[in-house]
Amino acid sequence: MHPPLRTGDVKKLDICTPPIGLAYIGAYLRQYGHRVRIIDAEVEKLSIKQIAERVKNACLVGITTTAPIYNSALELANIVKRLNSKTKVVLGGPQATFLDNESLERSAADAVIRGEGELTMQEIASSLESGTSSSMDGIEGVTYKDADSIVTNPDRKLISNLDDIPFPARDLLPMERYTPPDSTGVISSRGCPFRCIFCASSKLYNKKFRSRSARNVFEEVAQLVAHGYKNVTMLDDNFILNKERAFEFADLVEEHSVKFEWSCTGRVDSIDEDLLRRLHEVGCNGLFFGVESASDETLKLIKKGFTTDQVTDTFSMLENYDIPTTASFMIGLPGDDARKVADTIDLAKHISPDFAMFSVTTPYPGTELYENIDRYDLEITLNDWAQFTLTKPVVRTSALSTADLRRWFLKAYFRFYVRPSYVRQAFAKGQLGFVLSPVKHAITNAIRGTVAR
Ligand code: B12
Ligand code: SF4
Repeated sequence: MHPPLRTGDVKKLDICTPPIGLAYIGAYLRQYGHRVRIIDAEVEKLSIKQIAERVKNACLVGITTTAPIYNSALELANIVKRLNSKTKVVLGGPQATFLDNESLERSAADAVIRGEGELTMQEIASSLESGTSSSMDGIEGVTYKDADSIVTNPDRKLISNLDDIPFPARDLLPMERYTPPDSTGVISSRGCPFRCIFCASSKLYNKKFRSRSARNVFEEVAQLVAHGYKNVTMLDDNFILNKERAFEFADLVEEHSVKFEWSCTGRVDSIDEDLLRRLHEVGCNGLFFGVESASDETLKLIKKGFTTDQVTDTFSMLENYDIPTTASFMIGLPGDDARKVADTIDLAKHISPDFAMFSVTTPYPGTELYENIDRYDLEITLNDWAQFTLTKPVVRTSALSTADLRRWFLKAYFRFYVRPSYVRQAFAKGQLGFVLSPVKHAITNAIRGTVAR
């Protein structure tokens, strides 16, 4: 289940993409003959009463967590357990994975499934179904309540071949409710070998990058296109990290003449002219890069692994290709002061992506930043997970207060988007309408955050 956001917290994240992780677990359980339902309480706008009605006969309820939906997930776990104390309630996802003990102490949930959920959830479901045991004893990857104590079982090994697991069960999701309806996301790989201090990705998957084969990804995409999807976003951390696989994927798209548009993520140091040309030839219509900062000193400190020269080189190369680019930047990184933030906004203007995304630095559990916040000279000023949305500052740097960061966040959007040259460029490329919606959303969020304090 994807829990609803609690009213009064962040009212709306405007997340309208299907929870693919849950759809993977659903597909895997189904393969083993279990009866599965997925509830996306956020997108279906379900009340607690409606959720309760849907889960009242379930023997196992799994709830996914990220920071903003964490409070809601814990509340929901309590409600499900209150309704029927025999229902096993387990939490999963990045937030519960890194806060396993706290999650169990703060809620009535029976267990947390750490990391990748498919195999662990299947073992729990099978053991419940066979009635052999209601205990999680010996099941790898689980932290569970046992009488008055909390037991942490050993980690589970990562799935060695991602091609072995079935495609996500989108048919278990209310696909018609996600927008735009002819678009969807695909996860072609899991994990990241880099170690950026603000990102939980590498720790979630033990710093290992595992990719599905190009053919396996292509087959999923071909199925989606056959079902009417016209646009696919490769949601994984770095679709182009394995160049050979990216070329193979392009060859398959061409060979089978599958017509669709698609976009993907990458790092500025993992793209070259040959790959760019090839991606463009086979319908790639969006590339997303994390740039983060204009300061080489900061990039080094946050362990980004590339320099601003590499950023500018890559973006000048990108200018020659008609693929819309998005660059994302962070405000409030360790060591950020007014000058550094202004420089970051200037870099955004200089490299001139089609879209710029600014986030306020947010220390998520499991990240090096969260675990060593003092060492990085940041201070968490707002201890409410519901506010950890990347659009509201929850920290201060040694030079910038939370209020300063809020102002800079707003300024960044204004300075980047409200420029004659940008408006001209967006107008010429027919992107103006597309630009207005996320900008309006970001600015509304920033203002909402400002007013809320
Ligand atoms: C793609 C992506 C998105 C997509 C969502 C894609 C989707 N709908 O599935 C979008 C852009 C919408 C998104 C939004 C957000 N994201 Co995001 N996202 C990612 C990214 C890059 C990949 C996620 C992914 O699909 N992984 C592959 C699938 C298979 O894994 P999965 O979803 O994690 O699920 C597996 C396990 O986690 C586990 N699991 C998950 N849920 C459950 C539930 C149960 C019961 C069980 C047993 C297991 C289980 O089993 C699954 C299968 O193995 C990750 C980074 C990463 N590498 O994980 C960040 C990441 C998950 N996102 C993050 C954040 C912060 C956000 C936002 C808060 C940002 C924002 N302000 O909008 C929102 C929150 C959205 C929400 N609904 O809660 C953080 C989470 C940190 C945290 N503690 O909260 C991550 C880890 C990145 C980071 N900064 O470190 N995100
Ligand atoms: S920010 Fe990107 S490159 Fe850095 S660790 Fe996370 S996924 Fe990897």
